[in-house]
Amino acid sequence: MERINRALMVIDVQNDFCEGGSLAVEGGVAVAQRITQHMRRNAHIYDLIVASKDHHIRPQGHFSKHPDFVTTWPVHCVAGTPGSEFHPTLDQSFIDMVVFKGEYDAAYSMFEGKTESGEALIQLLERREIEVIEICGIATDYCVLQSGISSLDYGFPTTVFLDLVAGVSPEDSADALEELQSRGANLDYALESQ
Ligand code: VGL
Ligand code: ZN
Repeated sequence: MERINRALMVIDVQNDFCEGGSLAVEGGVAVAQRITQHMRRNAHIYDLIVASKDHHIRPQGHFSKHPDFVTTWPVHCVAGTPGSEFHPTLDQSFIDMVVFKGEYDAAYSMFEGKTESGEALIQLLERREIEVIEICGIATDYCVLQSGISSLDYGFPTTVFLDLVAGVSPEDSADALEELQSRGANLDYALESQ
């Protein structure tokens, strides 16, 4: 029987986006832990688990000393710093590929990212014959939203796991999930009620 090739996209679960980081998103650590739990239980159903890193070198206009937390942000996820590393509670042993984004510009969609060898995410997904995408990570109202929109625009059936995402603003995160659903994303829970 033909199986459907399924990818899990783990977005920006980095120290700077978790509690204690320079752009901490409330619930970031809990999300990192729950994603680990989900991967431990379900890694076998995925043909690819790909994680992104916001990976800033000189991201034009993305950083500010007086950030508005909408288009400008405190310095975060600078390449080569501890803040850009995956959170220690994220079990990296399940991650098949890492894509890096945002070197010289803001990049909210994971589809703007490339692997270490320079392959674009869409090429990787096509090469692995991925047919459906499941999304988790940080931040619901920025990277998760834009990655979900890209995934849907490319035509992938797309699920966002409500219990595996954390956002900057609760209102904007609720709007983001509503927008994703209106564009055709499936909103689901990954873990049973804990
Ligand atoms: C992100 C704010 C700034 C994200 C990246 O990954 O959602 N948010 N840079
Ligand atoms: Zn950034």
